[in-house]
Amino acid sequence: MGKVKQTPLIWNKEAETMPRKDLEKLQLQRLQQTVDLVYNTVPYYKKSMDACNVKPADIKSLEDLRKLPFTSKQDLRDNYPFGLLTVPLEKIIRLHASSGTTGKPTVGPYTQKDLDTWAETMARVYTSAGVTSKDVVHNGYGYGLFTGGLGFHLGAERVSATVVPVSGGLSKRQIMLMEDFGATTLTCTPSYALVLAETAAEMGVDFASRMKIRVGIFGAEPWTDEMREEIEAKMNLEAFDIYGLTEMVGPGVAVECPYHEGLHIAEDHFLPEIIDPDTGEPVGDGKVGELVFTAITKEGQPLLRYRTRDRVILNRETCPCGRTMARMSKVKGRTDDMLIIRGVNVFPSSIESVLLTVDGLEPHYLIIIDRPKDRLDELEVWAEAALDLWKRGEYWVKQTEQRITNDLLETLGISAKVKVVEPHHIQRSEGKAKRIIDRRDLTA
Ligand code: DLL
Repeated sequence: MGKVKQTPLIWNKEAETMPRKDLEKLQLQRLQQTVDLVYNTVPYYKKSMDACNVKPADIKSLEDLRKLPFTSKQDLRDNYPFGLLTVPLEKIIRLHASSGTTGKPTVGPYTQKDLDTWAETMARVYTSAGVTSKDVVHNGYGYGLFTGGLGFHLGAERVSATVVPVSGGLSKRQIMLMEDFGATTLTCTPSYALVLAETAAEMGVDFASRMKIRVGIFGAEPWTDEMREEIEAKMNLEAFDIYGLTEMVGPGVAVECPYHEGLHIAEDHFLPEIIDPDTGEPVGDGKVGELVFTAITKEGQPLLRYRTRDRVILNRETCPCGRTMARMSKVKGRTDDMLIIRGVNVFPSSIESVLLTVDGLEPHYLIIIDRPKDRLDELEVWAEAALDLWKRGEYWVKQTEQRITNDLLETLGISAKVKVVEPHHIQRSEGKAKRIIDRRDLTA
């Protein structure tokens, strides 16, 4: 990554720069309290711990974490909606939920203490991105059951920034408000940031001369470094990646600092592990594996060893910014969204990386996988032409298709049918973009 563009600020120096020895002591103490709590209040955890033959008193070191059972999304479904609460519903003052791909949503219940913790971790996020009480935060994450809108709102209030709770949608109005209110910080999904950049361009609004936005905090969906460069160039801002999930707290689990060399995990609240998704065994630092979290300060619904399905690399070295909190790499895909096409493992992010290095394209695309009867899988990639390319005519569009086809073959090792489509052809999203259509029936 390039050089640091701003002096690193830290919200909670005591916690975020704590020597690792002290941090591990604190983590163990909090882990023991949490295990004790769930064992004694959640019948599901008592049952699953008994099945693993482990009692709260067996957790004597952080290594003993491995003795505890994993929690999966299926376990949350089986206990839907309130089966994993440690407190009566009366003590829950907020419910969020994330839409799953099938069936019931995943519930995120919060007590007052949980909301306080969330505000604290989100305050760390803003501060890490250099956002203070002097800033105007244009919050384009969806308000509602999704944790994005209200989570970013809560944190902005905690750092006393001026928050504009605009939510997603009505993009032209957003551009107007951003300019009129002098927003300095944009928070939304990276795909919506691209939509806003495009809308501004259509309206003839130049970010560099008309907007005061200098920071963007983007997350909730995978995005590549190429997409970061694209957004930074189009919006004249510094982009920070933020990670989180409803099962832990929502946004605020991890965020980049100005060094952009990984996302610092709020490890005093969320205890991370990296495991081999097939064996469940730990994978050493520096190696890709599935991220697993234990919520060690949650009150309403603390989950033990929750399997995120996100593939990352962990790094526990102290960062030049001063934080001692472990860093996770950008999410490298999910253990369950990896596409296997004609037997080849394909990560959608690799396709995105290829597309974003080809000139003449907008960063909007669609990946379609099909399995015609009795035939091999077909991979089709639609990429959207920028107006310039489209205007240059069919010959250049075809040349671009050929270039993408070659590049994809080289990178993925399989051939793809590539279609460069006209500007605005691909549906825009206000939240998490849906870029993959898998038409295969893989249950057969
Ligand atoms: O997406 C929370 C959030 C809101 C994070 C706003 C950041 C900003 P869920 O809807 O429960 O929660 O989705 C969680 O989204 O397991 C990842 O697969 C994915 N995800 C979240 N942040 C990132 C990111 C919110 N920065 C799921 N990069 C997670 C890649 C991300 N994937």
